[in-house]
Amino acid sequence: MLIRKTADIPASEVTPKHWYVNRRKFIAGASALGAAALVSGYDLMSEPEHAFGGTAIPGIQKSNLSTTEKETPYKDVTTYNNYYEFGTDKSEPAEQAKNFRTRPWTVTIDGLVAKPKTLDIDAIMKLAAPEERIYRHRCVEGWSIVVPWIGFSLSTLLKQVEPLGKAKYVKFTTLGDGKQMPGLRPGILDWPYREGLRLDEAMQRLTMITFGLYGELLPNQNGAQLRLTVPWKYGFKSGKSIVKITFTDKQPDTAWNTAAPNEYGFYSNVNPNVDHPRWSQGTERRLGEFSKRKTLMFNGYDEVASLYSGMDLKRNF
Ligand SMILES: Nc1nc2c(c(=O)[nH]1)N[C@H]1C(S)=C(S)[C@@H](COP(=O)(O)O)O[C@H]1N2
Ligand SMILES: [Mo]
Repeated sequence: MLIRKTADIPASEVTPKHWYVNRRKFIAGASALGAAALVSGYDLMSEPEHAFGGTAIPGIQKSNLSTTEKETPYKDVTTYNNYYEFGTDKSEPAEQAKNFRTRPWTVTIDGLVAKPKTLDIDAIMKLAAPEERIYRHRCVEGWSIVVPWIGFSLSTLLKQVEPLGKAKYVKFTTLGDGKQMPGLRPGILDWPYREGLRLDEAMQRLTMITFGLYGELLPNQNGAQLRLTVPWKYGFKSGKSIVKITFTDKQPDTAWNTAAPNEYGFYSNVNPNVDHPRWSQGTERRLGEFSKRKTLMFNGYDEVASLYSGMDLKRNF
């Protein structure tokens, strides 16, 4: 995001359903067989292989938290990415993350908790029925997307470790594997990519731990095997390839806040009234569309406003 570039947004002619019929690893019929098949479906997926993106997730439930806005074409969502570990150009992650190993994948949850745990991705995915939540997602650079993410509330995962009363923040650490991530060079960001939320933000029902999109396991470029989705905050708060979640009593440092504290605040709530030094936040362009639309306070997720009552959101940007 430190790089100045005019947005080059691809128009897409992909029909929303194309991906569903010809995914190479579609688990035939599994979705019709209910929860038991769902579990064995996941076990099938745990064979040590590269690039699981494209594997259909069985048993997905629709969420009433979804927007009814038109979904951004799959092709745009999976070829126009910010994921600096795999290059700073929007087209690079789709290419350079192709052979990224997403299995085995574990997430350690530690810090101020009664029961620290390391959980395998298969165990995490079984904690709750996978939900499809169609969320708006806005990048601070001025583009936005509407994506049917698959996952469930982060709170479901966090409750597993019994957070202590002293815990006030949650820190997310993502994978920093220089052998697999060609973008992991000094001078771009201080690696590994780190993010953070206040505990009440992390427990808010919209905050999602995400392992799929468009009915499939996440493509590598979208953050496989596990990412965060925080729809009322700018995209960079939604860290990809999460391997560790730590409960703390102090506001954690984050990769972007460390790199440019005057540009990227800890909160980073979508706010059309507070411009980024280099990008106006008043309007946005949805990938695949030409005209701009107005950006909404909290990206239109009004239910989170109470988390910030009494706070100066210009100062706490
Ligand atoms: N680990 C990691 N997570 C990341 C980033 C990154 O560079 N590295 N980029 C962020 C930014 S700026 C955005 S806009 C979103 C993009 O998510 P998407 O490619 O799925 O649309 O991922 C966020 N998560
Ligand atoms: Mo972003």
